[in-house]
Amino acid sequence: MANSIYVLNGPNLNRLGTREPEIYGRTTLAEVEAMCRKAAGSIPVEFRQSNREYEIIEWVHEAIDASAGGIVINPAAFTFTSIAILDALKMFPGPIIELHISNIHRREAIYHNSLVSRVATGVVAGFGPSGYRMAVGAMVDMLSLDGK
Ligand code: CA2
Repeated sequence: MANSIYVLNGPNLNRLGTREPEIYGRTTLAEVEAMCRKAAGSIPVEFRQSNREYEIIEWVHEAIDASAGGIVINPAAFTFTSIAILDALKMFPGPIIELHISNIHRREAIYHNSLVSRVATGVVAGFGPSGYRMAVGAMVDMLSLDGK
């Protein structure tokens, strides 16, 4: 749908709020979804999570075919490994916000080299689950200001 926002989440994020609260907080993914919908206001949100790479690629294609306004993506571990997700995102014509709950740059070296950052319009990292609110809010601003 034109001007909808796709919020895509990668592997293990379905477990949010259950483990490692010192890194990822205590907010569940269902609560994150509610937060995103509230931040988007009247803009429809397609909120998805998958542990499978191909499903995330399919959803990026879906966003392209649906002429979605923007994509907010937390690719989780695929951030650092998936050239396939990178290639799919390259085809998306609108803004892309890469999001991480933790600050990946102060973590171990394996979390430092994001492939997705190469195509991201902007990156939100280190603000905990509230980062989703910030990312969707920034996306709303970008879509609202588009063409003005
Ligand atoms: O900080 C983030 O949002 C990450 O994308 C999360 C990924 C990690 O691979 C990235 O480097 C940074 C890991 C997601 C793991 O999800 C969990 C959920 C609940 C409990 C433990 C892990």
